[in-house]
Amino acid sequence: MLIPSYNPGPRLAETVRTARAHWDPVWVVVDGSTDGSAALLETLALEDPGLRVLIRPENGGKGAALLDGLTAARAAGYTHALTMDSDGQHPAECIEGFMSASAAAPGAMILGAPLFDASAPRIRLRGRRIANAWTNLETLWAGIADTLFGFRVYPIAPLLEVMQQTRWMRRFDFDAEAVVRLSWRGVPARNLPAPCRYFTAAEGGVSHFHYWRDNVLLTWMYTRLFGGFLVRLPLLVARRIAR
Ligand SMILES: Nc1nc2c(ncn2[C@@H]2O[C@H](COP(=O)(O)OP(=O)(O)O)[C@@H](O)[C@H]2O)c(=O)[nH]1
Ligand SMILES: [Mg+2]
Repeated sequence: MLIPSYNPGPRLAETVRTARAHWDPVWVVVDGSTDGSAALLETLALEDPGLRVLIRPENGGKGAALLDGLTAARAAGYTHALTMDSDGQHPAECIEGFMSASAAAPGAMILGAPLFDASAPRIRLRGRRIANAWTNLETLWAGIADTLFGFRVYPIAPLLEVMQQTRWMRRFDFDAEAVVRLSWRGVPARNLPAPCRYFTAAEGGVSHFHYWRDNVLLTWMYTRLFGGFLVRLPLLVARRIAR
């Protein structure tokens, strides 16, 4: 499983430790972090052969880091990868369940359907509803429960193909564009509920999502994808009728 990481804050070590308690191997892609987390992880990896640290010297974004991780995973012979955030928001206890769902349906993408508690900021939930509406439209309601939640198992080969066809999908547009483009390619979505927590700054919560910058990025992404949606509309309609 892959954990992209950029200046993740104090929950990193615990996040990696719990991930390792549930899975072997865990690869962390350190994406030009400047907080000393690369050294911390390399120290942990010295004592743990199940932990591998990949280091990108410059920050390239979540999608760029996952692209590196996925490329290395395929070279090592893996066919599927679970992706999980480095800041403790994702439920490590769901890893085995997601991996078995993927083994049972290797052609599918296994998507976390986030269960939020009272810690979730209202503004993020509203943004999410808008993003989900766009994804539903552009996939013609192909059954994607949540377009932004990054706790997922992907089949590596089609995801790499999709990523190699665009120079976008490298930052926070990764999660949403990945599901839309994989869905267009006929990769079915299986949604599994998974709790998502938000931590306050005092609890060690860190976010690199910038409201304006990243909502502009997502709006631009849906605008870009709209052309692809129109071109594929006959195919998507035919698929819907077949279902
Ligand atoms: N590699 C890499 N990962 C990132 C970057 N920004 C965010 N991430 C990853 O994406 C996850 C989600 O980002 P985060 O900043 O927590 O956003 P939020 O959870 O949506 O508020 C983080 O936990 C990291 O694992 C980045 O620039 N590079
Ligand atoms: Mg986060």
